[in-house]
Amino acid sequence: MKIDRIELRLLRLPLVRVFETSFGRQTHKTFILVRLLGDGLEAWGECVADETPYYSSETTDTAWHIITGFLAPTLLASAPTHPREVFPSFHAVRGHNMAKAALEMACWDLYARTEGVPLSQVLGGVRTRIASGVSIGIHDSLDQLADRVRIELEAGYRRVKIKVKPGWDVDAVRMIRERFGDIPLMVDANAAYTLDDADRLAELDQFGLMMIEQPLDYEDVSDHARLQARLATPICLDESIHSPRVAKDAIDAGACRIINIKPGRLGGFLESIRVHDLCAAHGLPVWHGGMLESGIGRAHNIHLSTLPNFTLPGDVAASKRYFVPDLIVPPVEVAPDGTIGVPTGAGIGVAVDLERTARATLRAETL
Ligand code: SMG
Ligand code: MG
Repeated sequence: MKIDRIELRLLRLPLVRVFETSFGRQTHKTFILVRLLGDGLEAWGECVADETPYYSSETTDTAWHIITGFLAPTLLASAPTHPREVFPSFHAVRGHNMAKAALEMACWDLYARTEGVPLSQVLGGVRTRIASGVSIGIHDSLDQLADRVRIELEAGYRRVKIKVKPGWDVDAVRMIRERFGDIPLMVDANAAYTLDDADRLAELDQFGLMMIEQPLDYEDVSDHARLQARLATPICLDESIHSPRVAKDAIDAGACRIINIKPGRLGGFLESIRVHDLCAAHGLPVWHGGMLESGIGRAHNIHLSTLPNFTLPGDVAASKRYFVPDLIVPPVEVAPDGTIGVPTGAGIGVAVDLERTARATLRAETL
């Protein structure tokens, strides 16, 4: 594995639809792309940090600062022979997992391309197709939400997740159960509740949800354990799980029965695989989260989703739900059975449209 040059680009793309969560509304995605060049090969990584520090404390500006000032110089100097050496080489930098992941995941792409095999193969994947679900934002009315659920079910998606917050929860779930019956359904609160809301959250038990994702604080484990003891519905943790260590604490405490894996949140594929394996050893299923990625980050996510313990449909859906056109050709598509084929070419196995990428670029720097 040889890295001669690291290119960073800051891009901004309009979203096909507004996406509203408990922490705000999003109309565009602003993100950093990483391109590695070496030995006649190029490889890609996408940083999932957003413009705003609302999902996590990292932003595009903090990631740019950390990558250019600290991580890229380390990567160029350390000359790793395998991508599993990259995350440990960043040890001196505390936190900033999304910045670390962008470089680390690009290194996995480069390594797989050097070997001439699909990324899924070097990660330990076992599947040629992955099961796809959708994440549906908060809407202005229950009728609008119902329209969106119907469209996604007709497209074949294997499960529906709706975003919830206090005031947009029990009624929305009841409406979906009444109109769509026993579909695979879950909710994601993005940390909008506290333990004081436990009675309200327990009302959701009557609807047989697959899980409630991250109901409580983004750093919390212990309150989730208390809440899980009161709920029949499994809790799935997202924001709280930023390392294998916290994943272990959460499992030991009984704070969750499912974990959402996002390599950006965990610092890359090495740590994601560790959490995947830890969950498998404890009998917890995992699924792959989404961060409104372009086709580049989406391709990485598809490859990781092929590992054996990704047994639940993830938030990895078709390109056309996010960006038209996407940055990759062809875009990611979902088959009528709700699955996505894993690219079979070397590395992430998708072609990046450099012209579109250039047109969306706000800022660039080469290291
Ligand atoms: O990529 O479809 C997607 C978004 C999935 O709901 C999603 N992501 O908490 O899981 C989550 C959110 C985080 C991103 S909100 C901008
Ligand atoms: Mg979530």
